[in-house]
Amino acid sequence: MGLRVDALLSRVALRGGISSMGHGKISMQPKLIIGNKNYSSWSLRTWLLLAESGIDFEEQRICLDTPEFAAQVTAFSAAAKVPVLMLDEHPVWDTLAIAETLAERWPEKGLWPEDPVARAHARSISAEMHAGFFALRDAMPMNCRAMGRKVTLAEDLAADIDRIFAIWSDCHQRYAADGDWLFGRFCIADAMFAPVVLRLRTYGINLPASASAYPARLLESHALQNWLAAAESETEVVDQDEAGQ
Ligand SMILES: N[C@@H](CCC(=O)N[C@@H](CS)C(=O)NCC(=O)O)C(=O)O
Repeated sequence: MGLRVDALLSRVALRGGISSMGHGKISMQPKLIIGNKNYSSWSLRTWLLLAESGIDFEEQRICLDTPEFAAQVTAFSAAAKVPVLMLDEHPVWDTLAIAETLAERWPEKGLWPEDPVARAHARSISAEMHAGFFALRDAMPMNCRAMGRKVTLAEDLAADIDRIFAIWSDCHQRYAADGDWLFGRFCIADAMFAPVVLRLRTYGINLPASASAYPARLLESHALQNWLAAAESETEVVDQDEAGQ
């Protein structure tokens, strides 16, 4: 009987969707529920984390700002926001919770830096990103297609941008010996700041040399380039995210 069940499971696994985790545990392929690639900055963070770190996953896109969005997203998570990660058919929602869960589930991917001091630093700037930068988010919504737009640099927006540059410069000074990602190797902090790189690029903000290594490295990522190509081919327009002239 056990043998027949094993044979059946491995046949299902071969058809896709299920993988063995060893110790007899079976895991479904994770599924990430995301919004429009052109506009959904929180979706980009978790998607990039999975794609850049090479975790095999399935994605399902739900269009933001449509009459169907609420019903479609609440079928996965009552919090009614994307992204949602479906892991073994259980929802994980909110970007930092998803990132922590992925780090715990795939320890071999090193999604946080190994060194405890660097790890605490990476956690701090990731949390700072998750909880702040409201002027930047309001004035410069992620809109990958809107290259060449300009927005007014109000004082609070300029302060947010200066803080971003200080974070990236500090990381570069401390960890550049290991590579051009913020902590040398790719980690959760890189995914957290990815939409900021796209915003600065869209709205034509010049980067100081001290803060430009990470944005350049991110833009070289094949995963990010795939995301941008998909964003380019989307046709939906979300009026509230169309800022600038
Ligand atoms: N705190 C959440 C924020 C998620 C969020 O605001 N997602 C936006 C898309 S980028 C959303 O679902 N908006 C739809 C809505 O608010 O109706 C996270 O970290 O994941």
